[in-house]
Amino acid sequence: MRLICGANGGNMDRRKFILGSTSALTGGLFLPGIVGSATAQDLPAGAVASGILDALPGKRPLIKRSFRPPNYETPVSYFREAFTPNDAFYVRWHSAVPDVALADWRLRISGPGVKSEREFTHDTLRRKFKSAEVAAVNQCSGNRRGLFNPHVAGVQWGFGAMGNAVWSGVRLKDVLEDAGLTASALEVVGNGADAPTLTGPDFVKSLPMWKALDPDTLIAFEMNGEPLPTWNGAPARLVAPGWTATYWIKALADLTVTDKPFEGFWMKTAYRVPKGMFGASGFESQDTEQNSPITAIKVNSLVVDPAPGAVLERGKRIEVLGIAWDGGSGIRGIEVSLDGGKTWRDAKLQRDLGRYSWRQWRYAIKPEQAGAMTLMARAHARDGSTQTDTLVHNPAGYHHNVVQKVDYHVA
Ligand SMILES: Nc1nc2c(c(=O)[nH]1)N[C@H]1C(S)=C(S)[C@@H](COP(=O)(O)O)O[C@H]1N2
Ligand SMILES: [Mo]
Repeated sequence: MRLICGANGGNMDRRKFILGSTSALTGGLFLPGIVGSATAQDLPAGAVASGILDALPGKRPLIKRSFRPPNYETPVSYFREAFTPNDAFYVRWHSAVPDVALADWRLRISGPGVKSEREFTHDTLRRKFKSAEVAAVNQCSGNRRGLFNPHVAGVQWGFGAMGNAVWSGVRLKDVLEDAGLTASALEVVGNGADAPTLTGPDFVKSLPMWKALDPDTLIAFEMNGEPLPTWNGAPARLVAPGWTATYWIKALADLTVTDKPFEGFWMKTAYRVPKGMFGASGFESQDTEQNSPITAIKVNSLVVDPAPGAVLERGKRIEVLGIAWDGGSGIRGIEVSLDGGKTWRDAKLQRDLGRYSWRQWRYAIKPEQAGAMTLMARAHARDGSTQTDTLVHNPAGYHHNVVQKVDYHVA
């Protein structure tokens, strides 16, 4: 069942939209059935204290944060798996969702930074360039924004605006080098088939040349061995491993190589952090005196099982399962504290699935005392960084990587 609505811009023969933004609905209104509701018990009271589980077509029930545009997060229980199932993978759009058929799909490469323009179909692209894949965490810049205190505006995400997948396609580098880069090439601008809305400009993002030319930066057609779901960017999306998902342009249509810093709203105005608050951005052409674009993911971890609030059996040994990830240096270790952070012991790291993937960890506990119990977990990255003890507050609500305190009840 699919709503096609056409109020969101021209070229409707090529672009169809399956779920409107606030401005996009003229046709019938399709409301997914409410298949259940859940309380997000591991979130503090406030904006994100509850979430409605709601199934988009082709997806399992996810936690709905908004319907138009569709912003749905993954329930933490799915993070028990090393790779997040495609039909449970979170969904985040700024606009109506474009529905581009693979046969109609074209990728155009142009701009003052390329020697000759290119246009590829899916077939020509796949035939011409070597396949590549990368396991990588896709995490929204605003993941955990709903935990910010004081509150900040924006989608009130809990812990699930993220997922881990194996992404496959071709290297962005190979495609750019085929077009040929000029000496003045500065940024690669990615634009998807989605259109501006009444409330926001077209979602367009740029990457610095070094990141675009990184062999792990892909134009991906598949995740976890299956074609990308439309919700997650079919037919093709950018994958910029280690960087927050704002750069992972979905339904990719155009690449423009510029010789000047790209000035679009979603680069210049949105997705920025105060200068120096989180270290160097690595994206100098977009830095200003005041602020920098958000770029690499900060080291972080999450307790997955048992869920916060679970009742644990006294005297029974269980293994706590969690995950840890960073912006690509890799996870060096995870420590767990059961005494409020006074003493820490190492958890057991599970198999290394690649430096951009999350790393599962396990920690055995045997609670002997009835009553409340709190578990803390703290990840260390290979680059020497670790999670923060207190929130580094910033106006857009990014980079929440505060050490988690998980409450259990022992009985
Ligand atoms: N074309 C397009 N690509 C986009 C967006 C968008 O609104 N339009 N949102 C970005 C943001 S902010 C995020 S967090 C990720 C979400 O990826 P997902 O929906 O596959 O989980 O897509 C990115 N790519
Ligand atoms: Mo995002």
